[in-house]
Amino acid sequence: MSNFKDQLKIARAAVDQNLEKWLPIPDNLSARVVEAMRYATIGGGKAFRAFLILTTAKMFDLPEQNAINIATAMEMVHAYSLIHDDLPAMDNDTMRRGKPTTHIQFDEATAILAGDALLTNAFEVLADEATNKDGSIRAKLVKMLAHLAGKDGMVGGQMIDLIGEKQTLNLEQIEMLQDKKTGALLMFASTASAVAAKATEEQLNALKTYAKCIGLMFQITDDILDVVGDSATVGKTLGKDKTETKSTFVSVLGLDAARKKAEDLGVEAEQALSIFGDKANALREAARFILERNY
Ligand code: GRG
Repeated sequence: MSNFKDQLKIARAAVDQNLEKWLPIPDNLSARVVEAMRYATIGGGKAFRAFLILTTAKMFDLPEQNAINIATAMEMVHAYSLIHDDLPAMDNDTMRRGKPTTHIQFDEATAILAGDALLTNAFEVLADEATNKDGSIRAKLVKMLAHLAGKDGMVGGQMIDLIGEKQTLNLEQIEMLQDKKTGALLMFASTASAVAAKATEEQLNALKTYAKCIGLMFQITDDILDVVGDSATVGKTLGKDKTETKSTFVSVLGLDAARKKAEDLGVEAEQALSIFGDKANALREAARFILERNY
């Protein structure tokens, strides 16, 4: 497990270095929005999605610099989603990644703009030549991320999540919502490097199955942490699902059955990786990390 945590740190450092390049503070009046973008990205979070991109890149011999650009775009979109999710109009959270949320540290309007700019500039990074020499591959990646982050992916999932605060959702609806809200970006993170390296259909399908499983596992462990986690370790306010009477995997299944479901998905994720042999060991460790995570 420690090797895995080292890999997360390596991914974090590689993306941070690239973010420094893409987000220099300008010497003009727009500097404030860039400061907020940097606050919400650099050094923040586990970089789990970046790790997936860098790890799958190694599996398919994709040049590292290509993967770092993809991972940077990914973490920018992820950070935008967290900034907007924390806003008063959405989850109204004051703490994220162990520090004040962006709208608390800056102000609401700046946080909205920082999220908007991270989303927009992520596509600038992805469309950059350093992402891939082949323009058609860059276009493919841009289309993929737009699709998975937009109405049919994360934003669509967030909409269902907001509706779920006002009406009870059944297990099938929760799975669909989480497949979009949390799963869509993990789908991009698990498959983008393979797409960029022109992997076979069989390899892509295996990674898609893996991504589906870890997406749901990630959300189930998030729901479990909301009930049993330590807020200092997780870095955000916990216990919110219960006070807001949200439908979650834990509220519908109970803690034990939710844990069992995550374990079953872990087995399925493992099976999906069998075609890659030992090359997928880091992905196996990632799935185990999700099951055991406490932050
Ligand atoms: C506002 C468009 C819009 C979307 C928000 C992803 C999301 C949709 C909201 C986040 C809510 C949330 C806490 C979901 C649980 C799963 C999740 C995405 C957790 C945060 O990801 P981590 O644990 O965070 O990888 P770090 O900080 O490590 O990057």
